[in-house]
Amino acid sequence: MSETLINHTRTAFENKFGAAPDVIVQAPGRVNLIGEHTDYNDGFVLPAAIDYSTVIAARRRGDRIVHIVAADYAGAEDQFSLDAPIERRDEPMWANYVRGVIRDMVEKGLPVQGFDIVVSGDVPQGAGLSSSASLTVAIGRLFATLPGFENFSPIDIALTAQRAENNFVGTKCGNMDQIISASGVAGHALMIDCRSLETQPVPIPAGAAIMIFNSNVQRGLVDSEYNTRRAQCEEAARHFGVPALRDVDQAMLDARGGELDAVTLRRARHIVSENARVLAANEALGQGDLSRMGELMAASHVSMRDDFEITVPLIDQLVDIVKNVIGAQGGVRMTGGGFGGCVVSLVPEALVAPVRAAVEKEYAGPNGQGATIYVCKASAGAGVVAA
Ligand code: GAF
Repeated sequence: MSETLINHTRTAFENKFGAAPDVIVQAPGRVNLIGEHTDYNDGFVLPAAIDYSTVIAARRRGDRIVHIVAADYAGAEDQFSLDAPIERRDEPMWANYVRGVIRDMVEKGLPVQGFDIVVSGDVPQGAGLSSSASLTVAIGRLFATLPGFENFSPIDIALTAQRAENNFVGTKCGNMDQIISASGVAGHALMIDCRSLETQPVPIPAGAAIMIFNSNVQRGLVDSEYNTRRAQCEEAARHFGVPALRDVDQAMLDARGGELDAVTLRRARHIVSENARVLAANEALGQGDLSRMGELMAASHVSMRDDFEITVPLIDQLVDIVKNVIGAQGGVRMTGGGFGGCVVSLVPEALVAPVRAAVEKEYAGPNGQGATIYVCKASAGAGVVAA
């Protein structure tokens, strides 16, 4: 996480409120190494928190008002009382992420208090790196510094943030982005069982780099297509008579998958095979086997492209460009919800420069924009960075 961003947020707070903040917290964005669309199927995911985050500087007011300034939106503001019903606003949208989290905490009877807040961040927005989860988790983490929140765990923060998105903002996301933002471990990916909510850190092998390529393809259809995929998965689970596709294995799919229509069968096949790949990737990464990770990431990409149908041609092209350079020495696949956004690659450090050069030379992107390239460090989850 960037010291510059922390200092920038602190200064913005002092300029606005005329006093030093009494706490600064951060919550990171994320990149998912493998396990796509498995979270809302009660399955497995293997994301890492990244060193791009939302930073909040705040000061307790001593009353029941929350006053928030968005430093990155020309100082746009929102203000509301904790003692009146917290309503959804038509705009600005960012305010609803904050309001949703706080309303959920009020409804749960948590001892919330008024704050002056300045929010800033460097998670690329609209790129599929979970800038919104980093905002909601950062708000939860801020309130977790208050007396009476001692038992409010990182998982509680994550589930509060997810409910805010599901019930207040209206995005039907799963729980992966919020859990990794709240619970990430520096230098590690996190194996998450999205049903039991158990998490297990898995070290990123020494000498391996995480590269992220933003295709700069706008993720236009993402909400409607995401909800369609969810509905198709739920329909398939009903067909098998199980609570979620997590409970379907390859043998069940082989035996009864043929009764499904062709599209629903492909959706189910992605989830069943992707869950198996995450379990295998957990082992491969733990053993530092980048070559095996590469095979699993390649199969994940093909499954997203052909069975779940969430990639787009420019993303497939970006994956091929990276794969041509890394061969069997690493892995590359689309990451996130799909329909644009980012590609993630796990590569030996020695290949970072040649991969970058190839992408800069060969990937034109939409309107000749090229890709935006990030070399990330697997980072810690949400926490207090200054008190
Ligand atoms: C988005 C959602 F928010 C996550 O919950 C997850 O489903 C992901 O898409 C796909 O794996 O980031």
